[in-house]
Amino acid sequence: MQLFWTPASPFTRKVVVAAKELGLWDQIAVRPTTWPLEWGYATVPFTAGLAEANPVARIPTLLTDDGVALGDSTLICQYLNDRAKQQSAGARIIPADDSQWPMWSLYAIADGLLEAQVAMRAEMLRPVALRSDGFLQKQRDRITRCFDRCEQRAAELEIAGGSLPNLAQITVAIACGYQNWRDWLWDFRPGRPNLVSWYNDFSQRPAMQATEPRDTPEA
Ligand SMILES: N[C@@H](CCC(=O)N[C@@H](CS)C(=O)NCC(=O)O)C(=O)O
Repeated sequence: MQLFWTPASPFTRKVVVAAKELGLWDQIAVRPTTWPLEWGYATVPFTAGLAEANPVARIPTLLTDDGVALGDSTLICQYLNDRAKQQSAGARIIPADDSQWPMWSLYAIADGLLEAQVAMRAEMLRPVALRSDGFLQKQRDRITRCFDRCEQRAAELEIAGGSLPNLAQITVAIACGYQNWRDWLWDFRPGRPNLVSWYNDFSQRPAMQATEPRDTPEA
């Protein structure tokens, strides 16, 4: 398998953490990726092969060994969960029973949080005079509501004994990590003691430690 990747992308980090937790990471070759930004569109080319494999041309994109291009992190995590089930009976990050539905409910909140963070990032890359205050405020309000809901649902973040973390737990942790990392975002911790205490533990997992976000000169 090949993964179009940058170390800054939270959606890509979700896939990498999932692959590591499932024991599949050593089966994936990384393809460091750049793409043209809207402002300065002509200055940075797409990484060779990305737009050809996935015309949406976003990361993460996974190329399977069967030549299928999967261009969305949720889909890639479902694929990896399926691969892991075939290779080792117990390994899963998506429950097979009805407990998957509350998991997906929390996942959608955490994934929406990532979308708002990345939307703010794109806006912050624009020249200051062209940024929309209304758009930025809408994303800030969405982020605040979603972190509040994660705090209210913190009991669902506890990992069941002997299990791997589920996909919602992985995604909440990545949203917390991204919020801490970007200096134009704000501290998610005040007023959310349960989320903070959980995140402090979760962020010590080897898969999280190995994937701390960072910018590269290329992307
Ligand atoms: N829903 C997609 C979102 C992926 C996404 O927004 N990726 C960003 C990087 S974090 C990207 O490729 N941006 C480049 C662009 O939009 O041109 C997923 O879950 O994979």
